[in-house]
Amino acid sequence: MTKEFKRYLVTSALPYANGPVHIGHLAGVYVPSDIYVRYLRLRGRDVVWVCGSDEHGVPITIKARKEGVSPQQVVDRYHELIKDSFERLGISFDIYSRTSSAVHAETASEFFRKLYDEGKFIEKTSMQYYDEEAGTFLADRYIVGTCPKCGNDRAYGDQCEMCGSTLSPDELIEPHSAVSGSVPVKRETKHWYLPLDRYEGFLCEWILDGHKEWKSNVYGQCKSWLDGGLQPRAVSRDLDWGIPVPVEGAEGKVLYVWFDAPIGYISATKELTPDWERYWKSEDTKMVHFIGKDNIVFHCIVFPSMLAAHGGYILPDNVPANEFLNLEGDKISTSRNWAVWLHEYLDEFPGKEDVLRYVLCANAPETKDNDFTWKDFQARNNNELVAVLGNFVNRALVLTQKYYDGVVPACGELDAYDRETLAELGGIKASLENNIETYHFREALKDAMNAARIGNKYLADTEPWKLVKTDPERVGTILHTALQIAANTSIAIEPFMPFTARKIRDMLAVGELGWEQLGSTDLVAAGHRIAKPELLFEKIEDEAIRRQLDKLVAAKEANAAAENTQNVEKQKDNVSFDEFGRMDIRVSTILAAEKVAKTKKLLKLTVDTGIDRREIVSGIAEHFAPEELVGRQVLVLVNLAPRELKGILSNGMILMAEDAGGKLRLLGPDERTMNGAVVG
Ligand code: B3M
Ligand code: ZN
Repeated sequence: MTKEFKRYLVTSALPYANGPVHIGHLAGVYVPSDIYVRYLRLRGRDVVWVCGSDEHGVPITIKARKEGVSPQQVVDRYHELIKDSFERLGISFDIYSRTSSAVHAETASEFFRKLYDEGKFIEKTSMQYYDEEAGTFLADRYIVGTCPKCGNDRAYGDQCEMCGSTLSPDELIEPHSAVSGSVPVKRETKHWYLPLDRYEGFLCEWILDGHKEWKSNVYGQCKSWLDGGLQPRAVSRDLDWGIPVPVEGAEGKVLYVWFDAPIGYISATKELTPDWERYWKSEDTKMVHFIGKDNIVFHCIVFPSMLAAHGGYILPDNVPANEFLNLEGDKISTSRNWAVWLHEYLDEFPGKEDVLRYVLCANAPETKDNDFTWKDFQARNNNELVAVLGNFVNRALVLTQKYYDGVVPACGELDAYDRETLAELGGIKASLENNIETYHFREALKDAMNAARIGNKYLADTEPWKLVKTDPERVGTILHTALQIAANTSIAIEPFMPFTARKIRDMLAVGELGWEQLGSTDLVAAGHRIAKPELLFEKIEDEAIRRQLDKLVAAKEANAAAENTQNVEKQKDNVSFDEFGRMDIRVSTILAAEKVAKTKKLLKLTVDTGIDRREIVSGIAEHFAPEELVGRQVLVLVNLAPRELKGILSNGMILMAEDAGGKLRLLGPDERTMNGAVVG
């Protein structure tokens, strides 16, 4: 027996304000939650939907350092960009707040202080890395060194981005501070811990016994966390950006971002309505958290434990977390610019908000990671939105315009096929409601699109354009019926494609249509005059897709170049001008090349240095075939002291560059140059 709720409190994960929103965020969290809330509103339910920017945490301070600005400047920029791009896509929060707000600081501080005063925290001192030069403790991300797994010398104290290993600062080779470059020392520091282990019993009963209906990916992750046993979790950090820990002796310490951010849902609700406690503290409220799978532990284990420790708050009824959306077969990545950014999409595809909403819902990673490809985006637009939904509505309206000057014709006697079609239309509502209520939005979208499929097939089967001369009354009945289906389609697609639903209603000139009218066959009265029909969708051509794919290629190339610079050897100690002046480097030509017997790496080269002809032994046999070297002009260090290698007196050195991946490159003038020309 499902519990009846009087009201709904819906939250969506607070996006970090250190970058724009991308399609992974939308598919995972924001499109599904917008569909759900639009549906609840259409059903007349009492619902509040809160979100906002998550403006604390180390990623923001890193971005600020990288850009040489303050964290506040970073979050101000991205908060506005995120808020604006959500609005443009029709993501219809009741409030989009931010965790740098005063209301949030007060709410989070009070929340912490209550747990502190009631002794719900464990106080513990531990040894943390400290940068004596900068005078600050270092979050793991602020410690860089060489990855013990792959040798990447830019690995972070929490993760190596080269090989993906999760690390701890103690594992890094030659750790140093990303702030001052100095070698960090360990210093004692005190933090407050939420003893999650004390909430294991409550969580097992609440989730494992009480919410077996949760999505398997969510339930499974909770079960493995609980089976593995929970540990106390630090809820404060040594950082200067965040909400100061509101107790004496906590200078330089702030609330851990994952302690403060979920409280952002509460503070946003406070900002939204004085009735906020009716939503947060009454068992008649159904709370639903929409998140991505990487946030499950914080929304199902940590935040509920915080709420239980505080007391007086309800717990989420469901947390329908989605999996991840990939892009063209690769993980979406803000740092590698491997993403489709919402604000760029909106600029480059004006008027196609619903196309993106449709594709991201149709492809949503509801039970497993899924992949977004631009080809699929184009195909769904052209083959589903243009060819089915757009084609059906356009035909129904254009034929009414053409045959009846836009006045809805009377409906004659319905025949069996008409009645069968309308009955099928009537069957959509139940399935659509059930799928939305159980967070199966992909299936729900198919139900909604079924209305258009039914209409498209109805017109294709009845072919009114062939009857107009012989049976005008029948044509009237057909088009009258088709217009009822078009009106039903606008209701069914409203939660998914609100812009298109409105366009259909505007063209039908029917004003607002209520959810309860879905399935009705008298939504557009005979004699009513419709408005001028316009195309709902237009085909997306290959060129538009090519441009997007080229952008991704450019991003990949930029990443490769950036990664190469990441591997660049550090600069050696300075030399004086005089010291450099002693090097005698000449342009030379390779006259002959042969492998050195019994070696894999050595070639014996005969080189014309302009001064003389000499032999030089070089370890490049694994990189160049002898024949490809003959005639090449190279740079030779001619006054390198001669040395004997495998019985050959090698007199000089060919200068080379080692590229990414260890590939050797010859260096030489960009045009044929006189042998012996001095390089300086
Ligand atoms: N800022 C988003 C993320 O982990 C994180 C969500 C907070 S919701 C309280 O991508
Ligand atoms: Zn590594």
